[in-house]
Amino acid sequence: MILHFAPQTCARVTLTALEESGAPFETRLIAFLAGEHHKPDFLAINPAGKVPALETVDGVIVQNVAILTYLAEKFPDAGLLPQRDDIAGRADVLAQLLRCSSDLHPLVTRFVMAPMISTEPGQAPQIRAAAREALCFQLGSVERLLARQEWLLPEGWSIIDAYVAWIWFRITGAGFDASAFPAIAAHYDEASARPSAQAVLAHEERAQQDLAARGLQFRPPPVAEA
Ligand SMILES: N[C@@H](CCC(=O)N[C@@H](CS)C(=O)NCC(=O)O)C(=O)O
Repeated sequence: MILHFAPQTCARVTLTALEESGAPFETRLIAFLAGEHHKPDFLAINPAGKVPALETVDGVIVQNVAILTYLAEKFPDAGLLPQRDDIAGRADVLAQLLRCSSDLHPLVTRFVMAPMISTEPGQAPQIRAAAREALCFQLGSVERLLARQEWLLPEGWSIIDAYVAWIWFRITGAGFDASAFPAIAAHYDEASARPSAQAVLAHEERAQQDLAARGLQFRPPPVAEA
């Protein structure tokens, strides 16, 4: 398998799943600042110009949720997702994944990248403030759940924990006030201590060094608070 990725992006979740699977894989670094995600070579892999994209023996798979469910089914012993035997139970797992990709991820983008989203000059602080408020609301139920149980699903660790850890990493790295979410903060520490998470960080660090050597290290622009 070949994973097209960039450090610190949501491709981290797929990279974690690959590490957890124990299956052999390679990575291809996509340098956003060089516009590589919009170059023909990568668009031939993912016409949407986004990471992650995973080349597999079954073809190219894009979208985190699709890749994660593919890997969970392909490598059932890795325990990426619980194998529930009832329809409603499987729907619930899918809902938790989609919550990360469809509800939370767009808010992360608005919070972290507000200046790149606003079409009007000077709108970034308002976009960021609205994203913060929505994140606080959405993360409230995650906080209450993690105050009661160690991992997001009752069966134990799953790749959904790595997804929430990535979300937490992105927003706290961009100045999100963590003080009202101690259970999520503790969950982040625990998820980050897993060997797969450590391997992913080392992998990303090598990628960051590559990008730095090419003068292509991406730093989101700072935003004034609304
Ligand atoms: N829904 C997609 C989102 C993928 C996505 O937005 N990836 C970002 C990095 S976190 C990206 O490649 N952005 C580049 C762009 O949109 O131009 C998924 O879950 O895989």
